[in-house]
Amino acid sequence: MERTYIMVKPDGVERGIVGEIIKRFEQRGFQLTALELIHPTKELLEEHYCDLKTKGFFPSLIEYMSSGPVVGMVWTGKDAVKTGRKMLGETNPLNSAPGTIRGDFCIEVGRNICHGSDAVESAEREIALWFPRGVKTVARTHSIHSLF
Ligand code: RTP
Repeated sequence: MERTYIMVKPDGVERGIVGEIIKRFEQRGFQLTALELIHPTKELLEEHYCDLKTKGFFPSLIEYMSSGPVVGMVWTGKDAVKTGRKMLGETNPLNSAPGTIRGDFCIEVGRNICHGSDAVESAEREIALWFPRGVKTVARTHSIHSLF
């Protein structure tokens, strides 16, 4: 089963959108596999966003992301990475369709309330980075395809 790393950014936590984001992933049928509220260090964020080091917005991105606690989550299920990105919407909320998380809750690229892994390899890298003690997936006993 595929896993993805979804993170509610400091603005999403401050605005109280954590529950709404969890609800959408649960509703869609994904399994919550790990969850942690953490106030990340700049070092951790620089590692998370290492691909963006050369971008002009990198310093302000690190400032924003370290400005308060974030909620990091691992969600498991079929095509979790691609579906997770679709549920989040585009990086710039301007291009995010209504019905997506960014399309429904934000207007600024620099305050876009959530992160989602962009590939299976980056998901595994991010899960190892944010959950260094490991993540255990418990097999579901209550299927969404229950026969009752
Ligand atoms: P994320 O990693 O946060 O899920 O975002 P993403 O893949 O959709 O986009 P990425 O290019 O990786 O950018 C990471 C985050 O940097 C901020 N950003 N600001 N000012 C700007 O032009 C700009 N561009 C990107 C956003 O918070 C974006 O989510």
